[in-house]
Amino acid sequence: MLRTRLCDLLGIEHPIIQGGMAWVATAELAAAVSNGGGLGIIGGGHMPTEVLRSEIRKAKLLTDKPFGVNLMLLTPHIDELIQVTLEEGVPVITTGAGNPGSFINSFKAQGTKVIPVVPTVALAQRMEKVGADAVIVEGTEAGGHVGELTTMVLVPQIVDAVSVPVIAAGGIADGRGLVAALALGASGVQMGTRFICATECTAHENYKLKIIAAKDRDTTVTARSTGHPVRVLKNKLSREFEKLEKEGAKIEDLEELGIGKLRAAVKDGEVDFGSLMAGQSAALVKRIEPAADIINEIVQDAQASILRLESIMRETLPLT
Ligand code: TUI
Repeated sequence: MLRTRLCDLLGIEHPIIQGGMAWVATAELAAAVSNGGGLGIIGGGHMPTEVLRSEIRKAKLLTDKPFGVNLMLLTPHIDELIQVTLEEGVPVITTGAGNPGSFINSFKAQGTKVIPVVPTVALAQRMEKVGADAVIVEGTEAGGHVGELTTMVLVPQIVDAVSVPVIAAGGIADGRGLVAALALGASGVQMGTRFICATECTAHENYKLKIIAAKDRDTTVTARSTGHPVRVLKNKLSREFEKLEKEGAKIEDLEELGIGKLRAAVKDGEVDFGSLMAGQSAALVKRIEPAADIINEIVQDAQASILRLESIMRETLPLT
């Protein structure tokens, strides 16, 4: 067992939450992660409002454990997605790509835990002040929309700056990563890329196989010049972005090139001209397996990793 105060806050068995990935994180994946003892999250992304409502209802049928919804704040109809999430009532929301300050209280008033992603120390402190129950500290190793700083440097700074539980994300895909995050002072981890390769994840198999084939240098960050940098697996689309950015393309043209490309990758398995959002940890993902097995393996590996550290301690102590 690896219980932390995050487990008590969320009513979960293991301190592992699943990233709220747009298109990828459907009710099926979220319920499988929650049933496996972690916290599953439905990726609200750009979902039409009524689709989000039906995904929340589906998750409630598939699990009686706590689960969450991720609200991606760059979505044009975000106010409607907030409304539907409030109406349906979910145990947890996470937020990404913006500041959820204006609606934290509406969720807290109905007992929903609110956990924003924070890419800086200042935003973490602001979020704690306005009532966030925990924060997700996502380093630039993560997939999708990323900040500048690495998990390794950002997590301990935010652990020092706030008193709510900190969840580390970005670059974590196995038990060693979980132990490293705990060593940095985090109370748990969020993983996206590893859970794309869960059996229950409805993403196209081509996408999963590209993640499994990925090696250390196979991700890149595109669209930096738009102000919304996105980490993806390198492919023909990422090279097209790179070429256009080098030529000084207009932001509108780059944004235009991105439209519909995540859907194409996730739903149609378009691996050449789709947006294969994935973190640097793709190189650590080895197989497709059920979400519960992913969680159990990570917890067991984390325990083995802690035992290894303990044995280093025992060998080292007599010398000090
Ligand atoms: O949101 C994510 N990852 C995402 S969102 C996404 S969909 C998308 N597609 C195209 C362009 C942009 C997004 C794919 N992956 N992760 C959480 C995250 N949040 N990373 C960074 C942030 C963040 C950035 C700024 C959170 C807060 C923030 O605040 C700025 C402010 O308003 O103070």
